[in-house]
Amino acid sequence: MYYEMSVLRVQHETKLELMKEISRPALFFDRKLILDANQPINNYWVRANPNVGPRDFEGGINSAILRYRGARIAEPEPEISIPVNQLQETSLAPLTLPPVEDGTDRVDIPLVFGFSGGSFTINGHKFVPPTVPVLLQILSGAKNASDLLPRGSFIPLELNKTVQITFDASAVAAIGGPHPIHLHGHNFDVIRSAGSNTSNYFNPPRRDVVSTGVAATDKVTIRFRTDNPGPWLLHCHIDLHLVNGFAIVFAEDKFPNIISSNPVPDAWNQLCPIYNNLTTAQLGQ
Ligand SMILES: [Cu+2]
Repeated sequence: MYYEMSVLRVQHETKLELMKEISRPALFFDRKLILDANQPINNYWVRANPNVGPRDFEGGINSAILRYRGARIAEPEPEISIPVNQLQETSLAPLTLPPVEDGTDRVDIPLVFGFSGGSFTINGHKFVPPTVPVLLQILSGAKNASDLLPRGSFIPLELNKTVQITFDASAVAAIGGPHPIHLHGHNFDVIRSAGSNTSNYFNPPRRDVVSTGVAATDKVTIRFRTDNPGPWLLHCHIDLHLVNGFAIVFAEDKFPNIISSNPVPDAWNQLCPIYNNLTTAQLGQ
């Protein structure tokens, strides 16, 4: 016996009424699923096959038990379902439609993903995490994006523009995939999804993570409005790839506006005094 899982919220602005199987977990870094507990009291498998690493469900791997209160302590029936209705990202629709673009304020930004010298690159640059966080660099007096570290890993954005970013993953043989790309500071509209060659300008899925796909022909395209001043990281959500250079930062709006839009709370100034006054017992030493 298997659940039909309703994906009501992939992310807080996306709704899908009914899908029978979730079979692309890599797309679900947002991890918000709503499951109606409307089946008979029993034990049910929760299973997900990863695309890398040990597959299958032998010996309990890749498996969990969803146990209703009152069910006996036992494993579910040992049936294994075949996914019959795979979730397609293009089936997702936003709760609110994106603004109609007027054509005069759009900025097109191609991002070329690569792999060089043992590291990932975006537009030819490996992202090396700076010793001073980017926002702190700005708060400390950096004047524009070219002053920020790491050099080459910043793209300045003007406010009140529609930014359209196209992922060029044609180097897929080198970079592999799919990579789940996450953007901070914005939800974005997925105009073109991985595995699709059509664009949806009417009701594109709204996400904050999107797959790069696995084909050299994939040209995943996203859009967002620049209405949130700040330094926003775009990065592969696989941590090993992030620390290996797979990131870039958008410096959105003029720096004085970034500072005023991201005020440092007073509590932050108290962190060091509070910590310095902790006793050795409080520090667990
Ligand atoms: Cu990755």
